[in-house]
Amino acid sequence: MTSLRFPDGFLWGAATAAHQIEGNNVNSNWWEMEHRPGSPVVEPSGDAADSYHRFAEDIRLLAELGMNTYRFSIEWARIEPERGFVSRAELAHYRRMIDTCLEHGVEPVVTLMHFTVPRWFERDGFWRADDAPELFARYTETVLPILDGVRYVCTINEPNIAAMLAGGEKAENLVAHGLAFPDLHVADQLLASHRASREVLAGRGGILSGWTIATQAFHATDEEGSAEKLHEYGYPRDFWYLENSAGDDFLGVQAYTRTFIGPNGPLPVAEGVETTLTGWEFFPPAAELGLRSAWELSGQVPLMVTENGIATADDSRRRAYIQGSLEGVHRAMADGIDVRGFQYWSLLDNYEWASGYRPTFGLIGWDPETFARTVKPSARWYGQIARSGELPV
Ligand code: LGS
Repeated sequence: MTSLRFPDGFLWGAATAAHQIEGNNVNSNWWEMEHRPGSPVVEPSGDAADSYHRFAEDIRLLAELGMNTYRFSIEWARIEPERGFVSRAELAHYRRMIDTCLEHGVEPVVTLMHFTVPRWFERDGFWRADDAPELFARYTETVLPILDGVRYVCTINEPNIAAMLAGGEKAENLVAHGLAFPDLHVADQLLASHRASREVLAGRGGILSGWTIATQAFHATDEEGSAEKLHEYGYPRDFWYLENSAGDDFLGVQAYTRTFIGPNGPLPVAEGVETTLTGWEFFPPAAELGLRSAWELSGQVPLMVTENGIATADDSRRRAYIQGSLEGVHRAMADGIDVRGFQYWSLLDNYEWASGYRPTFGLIGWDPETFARTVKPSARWYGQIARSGELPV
């Protein structure tokens, strides 16, 4: 048996987002939306995985499994529950999370905004508001003091998806089609917010900042008109954001599947093709393709796979997916692409937004009554690769 060797210092980990695992994120716009009559979500987030109280156990498990990095997000709605009011207790909470990572030799990769914002921010105009970049920069300044020892900071998670969410597109449409045309003003405001936040972070020195982009592996079919459609389709959803990452310290690549584009737009997954619990094609080359297009379009910004994974009840398929992904990441690196690390999505089964708790992405499951954690076999297998830096093939 041979194996693929990854460089020393490669970051091996798993990712989460606050709203999807913490529970009771009551001051956020998502919580409010989940409880609105006629809300498009299948169920509210409730206690989620109760990771707000169990983060120490979650980080310990991650470290014991052999991983050396944890990507998680800080919740703006907790830090600033009302406009201009800062919660010192919540700042201390996230500082404890960072300390817990450092105590376990785990590199924290911190996301400042992972889809959810405070209720007041949405009420006051959301990303469309003129002062959105200023407000986001002020929030960044507020959290800066707790970021000691943190190297990688992701400002905004998937601005290309966040633009759709803020464009008034309903979550159910977003999940069903992936993809309404984003509002370009919102996209510009997200970019301005990212840059304002970056400037604050750069002032501290030692922090590498970037944002994370949902890359989509769009493929045109052979039909006439598909190639034009592909550009029309991919550009505002993905390519524009990658191009605007030039000059960042790093860029997070998030990749899951691929989408075929015909002359009339995206096509459903062809019959007979393996799909996962989200209905997306099982397509492990997604990470490699995302890295290649991000590298090219950004003008060679250092990359990190900040999300990649599948929702499945069959854990052996998760292992097969990760195996395929990592082989692709290795190929990209062998071609000279600078990839700093790989974060599996997700560390825990979690609240998958409009789809609720049904799609299980986690390396670790939990009991809905007691929240007791169960480590899945794929987590032990992945941890072994992380520990050794070698992928048997
Ligand atoms: O849980 C989210 C994961 C799951 O799949 C996470 O919060 C997001 O950052 C990220 O968007 N996530 C994700 N994206 C996959 C998008 C694939 C869309 C495919 C559409 C096919 C029609």
